[in-house]
Amino acid sequence: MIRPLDVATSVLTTVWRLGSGARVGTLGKRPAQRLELYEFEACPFCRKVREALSILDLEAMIYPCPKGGPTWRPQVRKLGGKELFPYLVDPNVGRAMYESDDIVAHLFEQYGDGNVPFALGAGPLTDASSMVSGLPRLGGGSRYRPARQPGRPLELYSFEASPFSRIAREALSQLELPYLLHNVASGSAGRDAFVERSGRMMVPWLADPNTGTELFESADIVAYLEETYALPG
Ligand SMILES: N[C@@H](CCC(=O)N[C@@H](CS)C(=O)NCC(=O)O)C(=O)O
Repeated sequence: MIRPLDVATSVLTTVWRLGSGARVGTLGKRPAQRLELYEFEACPFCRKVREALSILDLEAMIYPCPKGGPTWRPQVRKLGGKELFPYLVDPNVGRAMYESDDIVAHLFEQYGDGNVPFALGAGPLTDASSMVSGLPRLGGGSRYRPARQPGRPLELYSFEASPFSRIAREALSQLELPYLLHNVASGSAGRDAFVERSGRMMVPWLADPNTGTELFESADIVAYLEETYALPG
């Protein structure tokens, strides 16, 4: 996709979701152990969970499960019995679950004030809005492209409503690259540490411990991931 169209369609996705996932909401206790989310970028139900993670200022290990992905999809089947996404593992309560509404409710119950915001709690309206919002992205990140797995997970600073971060997440998703997602929405407690680490408050920012590469700019991140991990075919 040509760059201006790439950005414009990603902005549209954010607009359709009324910017949900741009700001941190009311927070509750913090998880002692890291959450794990199996998902893929274009999935409208997965988007709801990613929005919840941004609003609740939670980081998570993301295991991308694009259609045809040979690595993490089979793991979900092994763990939960079926390939259905999103699938959240919360070691803090010893639970793993399917169903976006259940996951969102769990996250706000455990790590918020128990109240699910309207944008995420409106049932079929939320689902419809999330589905429509993804249309301009033409399924970006939903189909596996052959790639080699990194030795160690990558790290991405992002927040769900950031149009540029979405472009980077789609690339990670289609290449099935696992990454530690640091959400730094407006109001995030993690912003100061992020600025300390990266030099400025701008997302997306990718750190690859396998190569020592750290970079801003979604287009550069996509190009880096392609060059480093995509395989021909
Ligand atoms: N009611 C479920 C629906 C989940 C669902 O249908 N997810 C789709 C992806 S958007 C899926 O996993 N399809 C099977 C696949 O991708 O193989 C929820 O809200 O989590």
